[in-house]
Amino acid sequence: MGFLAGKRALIVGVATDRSIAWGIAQAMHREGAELAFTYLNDKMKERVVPLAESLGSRLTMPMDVTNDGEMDAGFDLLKREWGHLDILVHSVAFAPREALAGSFVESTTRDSFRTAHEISSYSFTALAKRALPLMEGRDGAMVTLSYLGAVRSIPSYNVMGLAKASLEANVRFLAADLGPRGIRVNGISAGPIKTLSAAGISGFRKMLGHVAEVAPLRRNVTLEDVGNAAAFLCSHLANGITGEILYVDAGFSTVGMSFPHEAGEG
Ligand code: 0WD
Repeated sequence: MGFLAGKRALIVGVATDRSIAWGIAQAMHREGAELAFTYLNDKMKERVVPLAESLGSRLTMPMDVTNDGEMDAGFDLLKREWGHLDILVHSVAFAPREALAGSFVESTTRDSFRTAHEISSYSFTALAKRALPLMEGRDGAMVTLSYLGAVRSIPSYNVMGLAKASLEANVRFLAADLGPRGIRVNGISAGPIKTLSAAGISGFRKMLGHVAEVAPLRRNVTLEDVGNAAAFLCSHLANGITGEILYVDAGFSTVGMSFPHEAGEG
């Protein structure tokens, strides 16, 4: 029996079968969780519904996190169908493409700042608020996805780095607030993975190459690596862990200096 047997999880943020949320859904399904999925709009629905069905899930719903009414309706549906929820996966981020290239100071505008923070950080609070009544008394767990740009400057990541810093603070404040009610809240800081969103970041391919050259494991992380870590964090195996940002990055963030082509290395 899997370590998530009997758990019910809402997965927010599947766009394609390369999405990190999809890696998480697969790991959680393998460990026995029952899944519900949201999709951003009708275009995404066409992709998300068949993916959900392939994991035995019939519960899919529209949820644009900028739309309070749609979020309310989604959680009402969950309440009617399931009555409760054990796991919330938040794997959503967005900034206008022109903000994710070139000079930070030149590309950041009031609008791009607001959009990035609303969709990439506030949305976690907004979802947590609605999940809370369904999770109370159930050892609930929430997990979100961050990136190293929250704590280090990274070329082109720009305003998204600020939004991820806010998201990581969000994890700590939610953990403090919800801990006394038995709910744990954690984040995963994932290494770069080629997904639809990642394609919007200028120079992303270079990032992948750099990580593979200098990270201790000399490779990039996979959807499976991140999925397994998320499944663990949302399971009883991680019952003592909350307010934490877990790095799943092949060790990249731990390195102060690394020489890619040392003698004797392949
Ligand atoms: O290298 C990477 N791919 C990393 C991603 C490294 C570290 C962290 N992350 C984070 C991202 O910042 C994000 O928080 O992981 C999370 C998931 O990102 P992903 O899996 O890389 O990207 P993707 O497959 O595109 O899924 C993100 C989805 C959106 O896709 P598009 O491509 O349409 O922007 O977030 C969803 C949407 O489906 N999304 C929204 N969902 C609801 N309401 C909204 C919205 N307003 N905007 C975007």
